[in-house]
Amino acid sequence: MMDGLADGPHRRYNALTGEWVLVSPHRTRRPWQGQQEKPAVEQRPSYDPACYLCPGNERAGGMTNPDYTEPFVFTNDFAALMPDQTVNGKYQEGLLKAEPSSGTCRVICFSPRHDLTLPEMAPADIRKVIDVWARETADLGRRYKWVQVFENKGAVMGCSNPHPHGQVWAGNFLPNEPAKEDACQRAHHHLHQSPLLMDYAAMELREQERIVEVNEHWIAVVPFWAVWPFETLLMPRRHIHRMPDLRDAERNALSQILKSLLTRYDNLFSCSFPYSMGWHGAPTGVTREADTGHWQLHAHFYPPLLRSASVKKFMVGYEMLAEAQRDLTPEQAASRLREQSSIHFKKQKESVS
Ligand code: H2U
Ligand code: ZN
Repeated sequence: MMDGLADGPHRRYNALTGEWVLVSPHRTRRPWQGQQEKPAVEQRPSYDPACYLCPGNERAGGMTNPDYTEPFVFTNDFAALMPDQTVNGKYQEGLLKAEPSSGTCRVICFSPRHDLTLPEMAPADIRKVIDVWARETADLGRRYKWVQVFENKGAVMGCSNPHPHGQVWAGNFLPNEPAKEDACQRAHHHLHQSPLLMDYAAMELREQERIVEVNEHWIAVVPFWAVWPFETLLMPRRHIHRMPDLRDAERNALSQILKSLLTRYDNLFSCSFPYSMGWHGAPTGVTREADTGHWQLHAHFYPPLLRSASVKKFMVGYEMLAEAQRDLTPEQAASRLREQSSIHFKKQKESVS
């Protein structure tokens, strides 16, 4: 890597979005007097009669969940997108512009067990979640231009319920984030005749410094341009457009790397590590097929924690008004994550006592 990037202020370019991030490594030496205490590990029952996601329980809309034993998907009772367009046509009045949007939102319960999270689930059960992600992408992708699979984990990320669950929102438009990635990947592909993220992964495999974990089919890195302290980017090692294209062995390998990556996250501050994560693949919908060669499937993990289970990074001030900034370098963050055990801290305690 270029000299000096570990020491002094510099900006890094996000090749995937075209945005810059300010990195200030010298600031990690400043004194810190905030709290650093170890959090109490929350104990939850495997079934909670008051949880609207547990099997057999009633939800807000008056619907009752079945006694599910596998991942369970239902249409969000408070969906942000609706299948029927109620707004007619495009609207433009000088600077004021609006357009109708239609879509649907679903909730995916990862497990009937109220007390588990993805890193605590068996790889075979994580695999079932992967299959649901792929199936939902294929199903909704037939009708909608963009299918966003994601998970909000932890109260700091606005997650309303600790029962392990994710969501999928599908809409008839290309949202801001994938639109930036589409433009950058397209431009790179046009120039180099190869997918941007394939070239990027090859470079990370050569440099090694930012790799958190690799297996036969996947690579997880703290990207060169990471904004969140312990942000990671997870990519397949084969050129794959979308989740439904993943083969059996690739799905199994994904369940393994998800389990160990998320275990490292939990171990970092001995807590259930909060984050927003989600999958990006080629846009979908009927007209898209010929125009997706530049896309490589990947997942982003954006965790807010910085220094302990209770000290998070705030995206405020300069970040809101100018551009994203970080102190810890992505290389330092990757090394911290690599140092973590891939055995969950809750299991480590069990084996000691
Ligand atoms: P969070 O990941 O943001 O906690 O999402 C939970 C979702 O569950 C949220 O989008 C939905 C909310 O609208 N929900 C239902 O669909 N039915 C309910 O009975 C409660 C919550
Ligand atoms: Zn529950």
